[in-house]
Amino acid sequence: PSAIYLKDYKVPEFLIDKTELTFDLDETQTIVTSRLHLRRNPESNSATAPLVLDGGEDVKLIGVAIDTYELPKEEYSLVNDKLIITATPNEFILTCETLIEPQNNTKLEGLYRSSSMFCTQCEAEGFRHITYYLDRPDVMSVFTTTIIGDESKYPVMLSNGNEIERGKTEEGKTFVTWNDPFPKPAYLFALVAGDLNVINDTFVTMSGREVALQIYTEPHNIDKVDFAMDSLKRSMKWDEEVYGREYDLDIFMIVAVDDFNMGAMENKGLNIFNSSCLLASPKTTTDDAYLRVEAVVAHEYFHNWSGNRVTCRDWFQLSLKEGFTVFRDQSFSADTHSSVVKRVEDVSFLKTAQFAEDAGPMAHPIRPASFIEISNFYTLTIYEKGSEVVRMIHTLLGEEGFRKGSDLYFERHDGQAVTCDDFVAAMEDANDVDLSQFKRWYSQAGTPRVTVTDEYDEASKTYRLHMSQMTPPTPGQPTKLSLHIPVKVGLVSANNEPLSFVYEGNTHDETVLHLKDAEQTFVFENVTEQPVPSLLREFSAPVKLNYDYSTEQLLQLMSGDADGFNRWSASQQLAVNELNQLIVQYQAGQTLSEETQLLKGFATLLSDKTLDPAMVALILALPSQAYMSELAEEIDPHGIKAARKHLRELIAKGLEQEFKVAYETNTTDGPYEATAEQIAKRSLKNAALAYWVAAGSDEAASVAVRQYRNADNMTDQFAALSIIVNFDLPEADELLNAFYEQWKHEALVVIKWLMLSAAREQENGLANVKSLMEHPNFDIKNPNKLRAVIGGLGQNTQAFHNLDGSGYAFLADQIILMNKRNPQIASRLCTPLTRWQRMEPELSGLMKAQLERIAGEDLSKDVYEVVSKSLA
Ligand code: HT7
Ligand code: ZN
Repeated sequence: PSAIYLKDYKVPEFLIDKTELTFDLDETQTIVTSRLHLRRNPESNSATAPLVLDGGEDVKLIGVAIDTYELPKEEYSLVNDKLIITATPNEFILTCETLIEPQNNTKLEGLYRSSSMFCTQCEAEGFRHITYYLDRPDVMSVFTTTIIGDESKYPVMLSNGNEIERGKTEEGKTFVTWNDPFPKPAYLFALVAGDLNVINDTFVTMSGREVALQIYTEPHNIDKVDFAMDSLKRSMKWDEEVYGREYDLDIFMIVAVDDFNMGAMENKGLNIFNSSCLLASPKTTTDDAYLRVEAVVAHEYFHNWSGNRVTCRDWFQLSLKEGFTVFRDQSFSADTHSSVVKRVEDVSFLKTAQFAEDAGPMAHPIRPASFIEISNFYTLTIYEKGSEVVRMIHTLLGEEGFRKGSDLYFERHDGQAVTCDDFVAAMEDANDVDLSQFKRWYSQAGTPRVTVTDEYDEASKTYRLHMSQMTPPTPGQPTKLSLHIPVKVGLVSANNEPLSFVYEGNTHDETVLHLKDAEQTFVFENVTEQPVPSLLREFSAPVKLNYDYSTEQLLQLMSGDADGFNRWSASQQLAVNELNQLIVQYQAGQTLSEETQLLKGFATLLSDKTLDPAMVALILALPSQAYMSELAEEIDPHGIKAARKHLRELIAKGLEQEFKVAYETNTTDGPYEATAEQIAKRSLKNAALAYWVAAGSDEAASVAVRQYRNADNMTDQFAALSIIVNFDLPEADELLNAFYEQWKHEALVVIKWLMLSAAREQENGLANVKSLMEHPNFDIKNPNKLRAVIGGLGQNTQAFHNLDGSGYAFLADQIILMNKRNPQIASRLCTPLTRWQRMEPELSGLMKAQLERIAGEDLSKDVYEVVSKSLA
């Protein structure tokens, strides 16, 4: 497999003004007839270039015609899955008949079966698995789609846009025709057919148009869509209020499917969702999953403007729509719940998972320069770092300036396929600013390090911050240029008050410093005492900040900084410092220290009744195993696990009474609601319960068991079960079984059970994981279930990082198995092995050996790219 390069972009040779599709759906053979209204692209340099249409190995060509002339075999060729026609008129209708077998489509790309329904997934290059097409995002066409099917099996037949006709064919089948008036690339095409139930609602837009809203599911799930519908209406309103964006069609449909490679898809007017991101009910869904449903519904809806109305010119520009849309969904969730809590959650995820990606063999800029398989680039870098880059533009321009820029962007490019440069140009032009240095964020990979030192001059009341920046080399980018990094700072006094200062002639409590050079000094005047700097407030840039804080300073920031985000950040730093000391002691075979400064900080926190309980819960959470791995020079999973366990017990024992009180005082009244207030209380209550149980008392253990048995919602039930299993309480086996028996008919709860069971640390951990994959309720065709078991194994340190290498070998077996069956999923399963160079030597060698074993197979492009780059 070879790479394609951004620098080689050329405009398409042909355009497709109209696309008329007919699907004759059948259990074994589906016939697709396309009529493409083609014309040569006036912007192309060639007047004679051949027509080259993308196809797939799973598409059988039955016939092809230009206007009414059926092409004989000599007048076209099929080479590397492409249909090539050398001689064509300048404007014509190409008719193509193809045969596909959705029931055998295990890759879940193109048209496939999920349970009893037909559905599609066309982003990024799935449409070519349906019929021959110019499958690239800069070819935008008006689609009319007719679906023919047996009405008794497929009473619901949906596609993009509006239903314009319905009737019976001569053979007595039903047909439905849909028309989408908005030109769109093929990746936004969708089709769904099945025996589905629907919930109807309406939304009146800001200009007074009524939009029909419909959510479709299989009949047994239709009682779980109310929250998604409510989230959709709130998202529609938010986009009108915050971005001035109104929905455009008369109908907006969402369909839930069980088998789906990712979270959801923003197809025009017909979003298709992984059921895990749409369905919610108090008894079966945790608070976290409710928040995910809300965020994903919002994300896909927001794509209607940032992605659909204005789309990407090519897939190198993916972050244009994904980074911006993640920024929009994060802002929506922040406005809906607590903005600080949301920011902490997002940053914690970024620092754990995206920073690791940026430090690994797959590191790439948010606008990559090349790729082998685009599906591999739906990454945390494109999405999460992409969002951080948009957020920095927001920070640089301010709320109003950013809105002016987004208004101009949407107005200027409505109906176009554009680039990240166009986005930044709109921001620049609307605000009359120069973002040329800032744009390096789009082309440079790696997480920048910012190192800060300071000095205070008592006599002149002057405080200086010296900052330097350095971005480490990443594959293919040995040297880096200085970035424009916005660093939001405030100063804190000895008695925890904000210290005002004069910076560049103005008095502030807080300001944004513009770090642009490799080294820069910022001077603050009128600083009345030696301050503690509160740096990178709200995480104003996706960098690793290094300032040598003392423990006292961290404790001070943790309890007193005006910036809620930095209070969390200080607590994390303190915990990281202590965990690192414990890891060193563990590795040296020493007794682990029995002292922790966190007790003081956590005690203050737990006694402060003015704090948001969700924030307290976040601060109480120790840095995760994954985050500690990301920070480590050389990852020792067993050392990290031992250190975390030890520190958790120290804190638990030191504050046992406080945790008991926090547990007892954070109960929620009334029926379950997914409101910020209730979610916050449940999160603190369950965090406190985990510590209380960790302290080891029988009382706490019996409270956990009681909570499990009495819970009236999944959040409390599953939190209690996780505690019982993770602390290996005597009831663990019994309740894990009881949980399965109670929920075995709820696929999404079974997924939670699979994950918890696979993650359970026990002697025969890997054997247990293997038996889960043999379980009657496991289904390898369902990516959610596979991800649950393999994801659970990844958290099971003992089983996965076993020194006999069996955990890695088992993962490699699954990758090899999935390589042909579902390459997108197989390639994602490789992620833990791609970190082999950062592991301690013994584990590193074992991981590398498995990568080499995989490399010896006949690999899909997806797996080949990840494995070969990891071994390079
Ligand atoms: N834009 C969607 C991406 C997506 C996808 C990509 C590759 C393979 C399968 C996929 N399913 C959905 C989702 C989004 O970001 O909104
Ligand atoms: Zn998206």
